[in-house]
Amino acid sequence: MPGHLSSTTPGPRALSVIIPAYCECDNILQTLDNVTGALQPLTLTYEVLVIDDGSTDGTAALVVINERNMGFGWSYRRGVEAASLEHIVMVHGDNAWGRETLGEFFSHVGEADVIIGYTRRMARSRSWRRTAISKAFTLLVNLITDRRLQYYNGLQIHRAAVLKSLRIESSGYGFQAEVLVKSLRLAKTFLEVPMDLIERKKGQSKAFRLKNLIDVARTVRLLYGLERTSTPERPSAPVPGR
Ligand SMILES: Nc1nc2c(ncn2[C@@H]2O[C@H](COP(=O)(O)OP(=O)(O)O)[C@@H](O)[C@H]2O)c(=O)[nH]1
Ligand SMILES: [Mg+2]
Repeated sequence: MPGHLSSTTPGPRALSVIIPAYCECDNILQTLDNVTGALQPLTLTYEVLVIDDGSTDGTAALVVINERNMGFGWSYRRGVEAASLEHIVMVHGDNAWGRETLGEFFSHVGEADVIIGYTRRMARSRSWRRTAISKAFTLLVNLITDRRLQYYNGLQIHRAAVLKSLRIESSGYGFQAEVLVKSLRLAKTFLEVPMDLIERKKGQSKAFRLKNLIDVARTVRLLYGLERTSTPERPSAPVPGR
């Protein structure tokens, strides 16, 4: 069962926040603090679901539990199933986003079918090597999908009904691009919002675990097949006037 915190503040917009966490005992409490601190001043109904994924470092004692490590995408799917509000966002559990940037991002809930966060000035918080890999991945997915997006691996706010209807195949890191591409194929509008990454202060990135590299390669192949063999239901466009 995912850990569950909720607020019933009345308001027109409602957001479920999913936090997948794998071995983040040094980061998860601060992440929760930033997320709830960012949500509180906004007139949003919200719930926060923390999905611990077979962590071996004691994270599970702080939140709740997948019996064994099932993957980042798998945990996301579990969060999507459990989420009960109109919009859904996933926040990384490694305390990589500060309260201010989260609050600014969450304030856009409902302004478009998909709200896409991207990291501005990534090279300030990440190594040049990681930044280059990230940019190359974005370029590749843009080429496959014929889009000009800034980023596929950041925070994204989706309409719950659309997200719950998607078949998400990736169980690892690739799910972020898969979800975004599939969701945009059903969306009329999207909005890109710059965010400030502070990057994790504790623990290691799990992005380059072998299973994640394989998962990302599979996802790229899947998206290539998808875009080649079928056209999107509706061509999505940026919110007018931005
Ligand atoms: N549930 C789950 N979460 C994971 C797994 N691997 C990474 N994460 C989470 O995904 C988020 C991003 O991971 P991170 O290693 O910081 O990747 P990076 O930010 O791309 O370098 C963090 O909150 C991790 O705890 C996993 O196997 N399962
Ligand atoms: Mg990280």
